[in-house]
Amino acid sequence: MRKYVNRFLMVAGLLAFFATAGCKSSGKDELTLVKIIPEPVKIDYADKILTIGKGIDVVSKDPALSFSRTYLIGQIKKLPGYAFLPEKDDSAVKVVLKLDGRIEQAEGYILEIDKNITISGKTKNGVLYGIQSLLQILQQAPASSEGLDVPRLKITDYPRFAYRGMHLDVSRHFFGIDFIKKYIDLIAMHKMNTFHWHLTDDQGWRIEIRKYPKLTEVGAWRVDHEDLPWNERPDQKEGEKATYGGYYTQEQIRNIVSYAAERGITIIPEIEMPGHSAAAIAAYPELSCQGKQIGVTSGGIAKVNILCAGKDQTFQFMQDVLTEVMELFPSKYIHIGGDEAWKSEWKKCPLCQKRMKDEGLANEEELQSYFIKRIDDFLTSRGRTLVGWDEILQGGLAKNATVMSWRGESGGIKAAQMKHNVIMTPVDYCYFDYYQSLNKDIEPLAFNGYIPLSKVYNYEPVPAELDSAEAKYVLGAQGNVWTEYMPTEKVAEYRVLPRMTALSEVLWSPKEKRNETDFISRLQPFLDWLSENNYNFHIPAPEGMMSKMIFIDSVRVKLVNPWPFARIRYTLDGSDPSVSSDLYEKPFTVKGNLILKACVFLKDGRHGLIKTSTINKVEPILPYSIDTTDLQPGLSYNYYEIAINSVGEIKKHHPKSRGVMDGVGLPAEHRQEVFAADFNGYFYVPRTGVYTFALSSDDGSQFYLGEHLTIDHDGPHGPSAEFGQIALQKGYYPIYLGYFDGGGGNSLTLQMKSDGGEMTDIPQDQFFHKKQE
Ligand code: TNX
Repeated sequence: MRKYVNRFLMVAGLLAFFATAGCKSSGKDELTLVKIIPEPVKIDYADKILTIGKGIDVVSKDPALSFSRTYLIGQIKKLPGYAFLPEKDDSAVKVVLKLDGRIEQAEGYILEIDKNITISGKTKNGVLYGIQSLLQILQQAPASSEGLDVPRLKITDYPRFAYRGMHLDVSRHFFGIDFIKKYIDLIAMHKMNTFHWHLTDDQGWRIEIRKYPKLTEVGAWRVDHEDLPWNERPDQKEGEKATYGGYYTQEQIRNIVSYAAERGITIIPEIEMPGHSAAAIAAYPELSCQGKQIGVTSGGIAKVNILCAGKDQTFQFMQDVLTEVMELFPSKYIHIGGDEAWKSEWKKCPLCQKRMKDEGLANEEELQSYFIKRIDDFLTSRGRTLVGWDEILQGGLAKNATVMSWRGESGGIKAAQMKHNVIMTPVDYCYFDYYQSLNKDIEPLAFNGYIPLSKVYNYEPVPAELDSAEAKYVLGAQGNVWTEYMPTEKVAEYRVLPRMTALSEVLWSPKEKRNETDFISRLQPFLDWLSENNYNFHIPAPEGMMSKMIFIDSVRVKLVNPWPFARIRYTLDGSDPSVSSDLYEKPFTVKGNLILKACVFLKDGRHGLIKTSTINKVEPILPYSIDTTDLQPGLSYNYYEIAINSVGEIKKHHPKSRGVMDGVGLPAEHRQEVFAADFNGYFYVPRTGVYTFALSSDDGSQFYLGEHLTIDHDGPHGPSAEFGQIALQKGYYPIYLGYFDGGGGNSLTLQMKSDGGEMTDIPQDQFFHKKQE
């Protein structure tokens, strides 16, 4: 970009004779292409530039655009280049904002930069999106002594999906209104249009309800155990004061709703029911089946969190609450939760059982469905539409409901096939509370799963299973931000960014224009904007490092920079890398023991996670003496239908079936959830060397070579990989691999690379078993 400015200055004199004020022609190769996220539908460059030398004057005749005008002026003033712009005078470049009914797409806009700048939108929101694109262009415009240079162009743009959302859980941790506004700004910047505000849950009720004041007097506060891990927080004891929490008054909420609306964003409130209601029960114990006093849950999972479906009082309560909620939120959609409602209380409750009998309901799932249908009828009668998590499909879907598919895509697929609207938020792609890098040892504590930027970027919201008529029911997708492991605003921003940036492009840009390398190349100015606006974001660690690395004679260290516009710097003396540490330029060879520390630096000195590798010389392990005469190809496996939490427990059980597989993977006969498998056999090493294994699983797994626990990836967790290295001599080694699924998603793969090679699946001819085993 800078190169262009200098060259431009050199030729400026020559060009001056045909240049009108503020207009310079330029050759195509000199043109600075703009970098916009999300990528617009179409950009036509006019092969000329506009130099903004005398300031910018924003004009609009339409009163509907008066906020847009004020907003644009405010944002321009915040741009770093603004200081460069002289005071406005008559020759200032004009930015004209207007509504234009001829634009076809509902949220479409056209941005034209010529002698002046015009933004036309079909609607007010279209104009706002045009403004966001213009701001990105101005922010990255090269500055010369004459002003800011922007290319003349025409952008024709509109979104692919109508629903482009971000969620925030303010119950597990409370976030004040200033942060909520900052979050809304971020949503606006990404041309998203919905903020799903998760206002109630077991760990705190966060919205003032006038008719039920105890919801916030009691329900908004829990015992402060912020110093303890989330899952180890004890329940409130007698006499213990609840001091952690907070809530939003109705006045604050009205203010936020209009702040969001001005910026083109609808807020969908979520009031959880019938589960995730411990905070409401703490305030009004009579809402539960047993009516016992409980405290607001301090962390972990609430023991009792379900409202009684037998009492009419519960429905009256929820209708009253929703009536106040609807007064505050004009949104067509009202989210009522519906997820993870543990039904054991209902099984024991005479009133719930009576309700089931009276209504002819076969089981507790149908009782949940009855609950949701009553609420659906109520919301429908008030002209609103119910949204719920995909559990609302169980026992029968309420007739007007929209489904948010979170436990994978299957709920969304089912609902779309039933001609119900669907919003996709599958846990494997859209959960921004999961780790963002493979380096969980150096990331702040998060949910134990792994959703890197690349995975979000490559997410496709329309499942392949749907035909084109069904696909129309997929309104869009949403990033979910559950805050169990986000105690502060800075951590919340860190988790969200830049994954939400990737999601914004999935939702806005035409499918055929999606290109990950190109996206990464457009990321830098976007990150500059985030830095300038004081947002915290994740910067990845260099790839190619493991905490412990080994070698026999020497090892070639090859680091990969995930963000080519940034630089890797490293040290070999155990100190943390700084802006003056050595630049990593090419692979190097290590022959002695050392500590390598490396990280990715942005040009402003911000850096990502510092990754440390301890690199040590080792002797290879001796092979086992094995009688190879009766070895057969493949691994023998056992399959178990058991519910366990660690691999070690597998051995205490009897398998349901057994057989032989080519390699490590899920046995074909596995059921959908909650099972285990283990593998026994021999691994053949064709050459002495260092072998690196990658064990990916959801949930836990362990991998042994002989008695060496080569990879320990045990315990319940989401899909993620663990790596391990081992130096082996040519020959045969016994292998044991155990795996379990504790519910939700499941997956299992083992990959390998030798010395400098690439990570690949393990060739089948390296696995053997003995027939009798
Ligand atoms: C499941 S997603 C939940 C939330 C948790 C989240 C953690 C959903 C509808 N329920 O209550 O916060 O997992 O990732």
